[in-house]
Amino acid sequence: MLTIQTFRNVTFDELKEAYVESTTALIKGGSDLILIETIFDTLNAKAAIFAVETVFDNLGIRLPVMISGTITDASGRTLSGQTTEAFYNSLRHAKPVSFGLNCALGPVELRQYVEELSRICDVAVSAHPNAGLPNAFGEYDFTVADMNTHVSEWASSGFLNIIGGCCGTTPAHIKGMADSVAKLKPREIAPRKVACRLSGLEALTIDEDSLFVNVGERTNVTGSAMFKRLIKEENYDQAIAVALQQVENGAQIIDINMDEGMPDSKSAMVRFLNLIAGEPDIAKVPIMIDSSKWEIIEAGLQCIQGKGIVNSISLKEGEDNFRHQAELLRRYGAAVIVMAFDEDGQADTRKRKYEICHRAYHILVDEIGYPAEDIIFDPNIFAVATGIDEHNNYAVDFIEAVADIKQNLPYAMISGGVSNVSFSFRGNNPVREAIHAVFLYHAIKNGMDMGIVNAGQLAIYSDIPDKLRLAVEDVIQNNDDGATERLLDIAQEYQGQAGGQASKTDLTWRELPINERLAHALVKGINEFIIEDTEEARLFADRPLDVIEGPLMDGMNVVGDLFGRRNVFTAGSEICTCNETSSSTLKPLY
Ligand code: THG
Repeated sequence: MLTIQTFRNVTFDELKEAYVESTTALIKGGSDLILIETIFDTLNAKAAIFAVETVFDNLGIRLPVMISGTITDASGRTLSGQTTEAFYNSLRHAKPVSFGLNCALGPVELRQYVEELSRICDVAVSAHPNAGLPNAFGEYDFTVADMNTHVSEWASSGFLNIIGGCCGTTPAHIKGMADSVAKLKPREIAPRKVACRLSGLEALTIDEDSLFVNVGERTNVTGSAMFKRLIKEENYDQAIAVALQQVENGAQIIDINMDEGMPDSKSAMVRFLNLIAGEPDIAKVPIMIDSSKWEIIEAGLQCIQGKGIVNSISLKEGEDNFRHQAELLRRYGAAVIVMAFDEDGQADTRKRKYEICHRAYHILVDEIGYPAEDIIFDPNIFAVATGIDEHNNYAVDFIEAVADIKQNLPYAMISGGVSNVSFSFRGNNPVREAIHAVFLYHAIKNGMDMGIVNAGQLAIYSDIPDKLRLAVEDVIQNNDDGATERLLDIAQEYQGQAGGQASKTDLTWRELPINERLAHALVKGINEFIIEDTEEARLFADRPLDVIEGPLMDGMNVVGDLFGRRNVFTAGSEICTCNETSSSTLKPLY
């Protein structure tokens, strides 16, 4: 059972101030480099990095920065609960010359984490182990020869660029280590594949090979009447349960928004983030801090130890403000959603969407040096089928802008608030879910990387009844003037019905033969009957292994085929499939 330390008796700002003071003194005293070390709490280290960057700016100089964390117990995690890779992702924005581990465990226990760092780091790797763990008398047992054996093995395995000693090591230990590695080649530092590397307690990497990433939308006071009520009533236990439910339903990131109708949105954001930081099953995923108020975004950033996403910034208030915010975000180490919004308003056409994103990209990447892989554009998903003719092309405009951005702005990603597109069918979940499935089918094909969705309530494209699907296709693709009317007519048949979750309560599949039931459960991500079904299959089999090699593999092959044909667009508890035969009439790019 993973427990994590969330108690803090000092704020981010207080820490930052203390680090500003000490860093300034260190530099004025003649330091050649800054080492942030024995890090057991990543958020504290983020405050240190923020401070160091601030001092570099103030003094107009830049020294090399080394970072070194510590792993305090056999769980293999930092005291604040992160895996080694999550920890690296959280602090990589410091652009350190080296990243490593020191103190705490002795060399035997530390080896695997140094090895892990050597695999993931695109900078030099350092290690400063203790001379073993202190014994009952508080002394250290590892002799010079012991330490030499370990560190020379690490170096010859190619793990190390820098080696040194921590508690219990003496000048004789250091000399011994230096001599024992003197003839060994340092680790080769290889560049990593460009990717958006986020983290909560665990790492989340998004690159061009990733499947569509689900961002859970329900922890939003504007987007959920229930969540709003829970926060207003200060029922934080139940509010946390909403976040957990999103993660359990397949959200790989959770969006958190406290903006609307709250007496104090900022303290609600801070309180909620601090509470979920102590829930490992939620805190494992990266956080998306959703607010239109900069003050709330910053307060949120000061609570998250992982590398999260800020939702959002834009050119709405001009370039100076945009630059200022982007520079601060880089200092906090966050990925960012940039809305297609400028001084003239929100972009609604394909052309304006692309033009604004192009302008923002240029400022961020070329002027500020923001990593392109940490930029996520949101070209605005607006509601279609509203009855207003000007809205009919909104989905087409978004979907086409996705392709323009992906083709022309390297490494930038695309997101959007998917549930917005179906606002005109509020209260009619089957139709809303059909609209989302069709919309995503086209947008993902054009390169949409992630979306804010009701995790666990994405419909399976091929499950949508033909008549409904064709009507929705006509609306999404804006095929003709009568599309909205036709969908409104068909929608009446679904009014009052439950949404996609109904497919989970429809148990007719339980009548199928055992092998088909297992395949169905795997494809739909239903684990409710898996134990009894696997047991039933075992009774038919000669050996238990036959169950794995037979029906379970058959089921996995079905899933594999869907992935292979790129018909599956979400991982998680429910797998959504798209039907390749649906005709796409989207216009070619300009
Ligand atoms: N882009 C970015 N961020 C966003 C949005 C976006 N954040 C907020 C929003 N849009 C995305 N989130 C939601 C959340 C819920 C709903 C829509 C978008 C939604 N909620 C139900 C409704 O209003 O009918 C709520 C029903 C209920 O109360 O339970 O549809 O576009 N960057």
